Amino acid sequence: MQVQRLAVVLGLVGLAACSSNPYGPSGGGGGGGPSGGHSTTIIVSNNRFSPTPDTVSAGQGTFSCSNASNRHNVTWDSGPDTQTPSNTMTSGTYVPTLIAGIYHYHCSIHLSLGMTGTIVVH
Ligand SMILES: [Cu+2]
Repeated sequence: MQVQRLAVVLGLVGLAACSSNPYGPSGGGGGGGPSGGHSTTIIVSNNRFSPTPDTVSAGQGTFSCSNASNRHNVTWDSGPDTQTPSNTMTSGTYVPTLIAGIYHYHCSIHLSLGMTGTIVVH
């Protein structure tokens, strides 16, 4: 019984720590400005990812490609784990599961145009 009570108390502490995040657990965007954001959805458009850098909680992140006339992909440069790159696409979504750490990625087609991004996962 004592052990169960302790587990409950620890669980509540964990929840409190998460909810103290001023940006909330599900993001919701920050306008997607060039200075970064806290969105769980990263927009893939011609020659840029937005927002980047992006700061999110661990879990699934979504790359949404819906308004690009060119083909793009998400190719990972570095991160705390090994991620499979996305397909090259003009529309659709790519939903990798991210663990805590810092990921760097790029579009292999437009790397020379500076189409790169960073995700900080906590
Ligand atoms: Cu591209």
